[in-house]
Amino acid sequence: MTTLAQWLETETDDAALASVVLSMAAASAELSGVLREAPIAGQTGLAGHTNVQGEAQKALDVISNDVVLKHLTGNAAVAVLISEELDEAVHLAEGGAYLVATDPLDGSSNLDVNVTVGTIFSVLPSSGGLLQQGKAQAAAGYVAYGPATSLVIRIKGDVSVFTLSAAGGWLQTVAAAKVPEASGEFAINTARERFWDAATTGYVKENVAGETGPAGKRYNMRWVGSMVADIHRILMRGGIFLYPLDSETVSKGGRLRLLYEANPMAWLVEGAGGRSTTGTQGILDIVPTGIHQRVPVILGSAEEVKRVEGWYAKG
Ligand code: FDP
Repeated sequence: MTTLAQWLETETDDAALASVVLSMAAASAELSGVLREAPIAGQTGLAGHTNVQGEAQKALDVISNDVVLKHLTGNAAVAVLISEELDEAVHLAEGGAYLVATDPLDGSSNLDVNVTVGTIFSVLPSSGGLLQQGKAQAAAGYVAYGPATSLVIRIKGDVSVFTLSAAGGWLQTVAAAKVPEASGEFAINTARERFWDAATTGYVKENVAGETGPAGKRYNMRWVGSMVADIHRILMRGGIFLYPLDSETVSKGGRLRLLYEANPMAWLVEGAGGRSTTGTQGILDIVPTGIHQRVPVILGSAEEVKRVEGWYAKG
């Protein structure tokens, strides 16, 4: 089986970029072990303080951030780290060619119930500064800590999936993930329906109407509430994920973060043949205004994303 190191040799001539991916993979392999034993170690509770987003930090949020920071600090190619858990960007190796933006532990509200969580990361050239469009990414990926630990990674070509073996190696289990053009599965937090805009309401109503409605086919809803798990399902078998702008999140710009959630996931989904948008603009085209900026996120099977865009185009 192809190892991550072998795949990197075929994907890039840039040893510095390969080393950044390997550092994130090493951090995630360590975190996989930490998460597996967290309930035994009593580490699933609150850490007692809040992060920059005003959310309560779990002990594991803090630990995950420390693990990622430790692995990247040892890498001369990493000039800057932006993390969901850190108010400011951290400057690391002077002259390092890359910037890493990460959500070290996404879906952490699911930790207490042993549901899949993940580490998301985006790699950008450090020469472009802190606020770069998603299309400038040099690589992006996530690690899903589920029944198996999966690293999903893309440089410029195909989206590849590696599984962490018991011996600690990353072995390729999918060479080129493809998001099917069409799908009958949608993922959205329907408890927020009263806040939705007309486009979101219109699209979801059509889906719920099924075969006899305007969409003319039956839909099923799937919502884990852990972005990594929801996007992993879409990358493996299609579907659409929506965290749109609604009347409650409008003042913040959305719910999910651009630099370390929306951009890396859009890079992966588009690389697998899917599509991503805020509703009115491609996610990878957004010019960031802040390192913790939030944006609306709609991504997945192209046909479904285009239907949502059609609703937004109605104005
Ligand atoms: P979490 O706060 O648990 O880290 O990143 C934010 C996120 O999880 C996503 O993983 C998930 O899709 C979303 O929040 C769910 O948010 P709500 O439960 O507030 O809808």
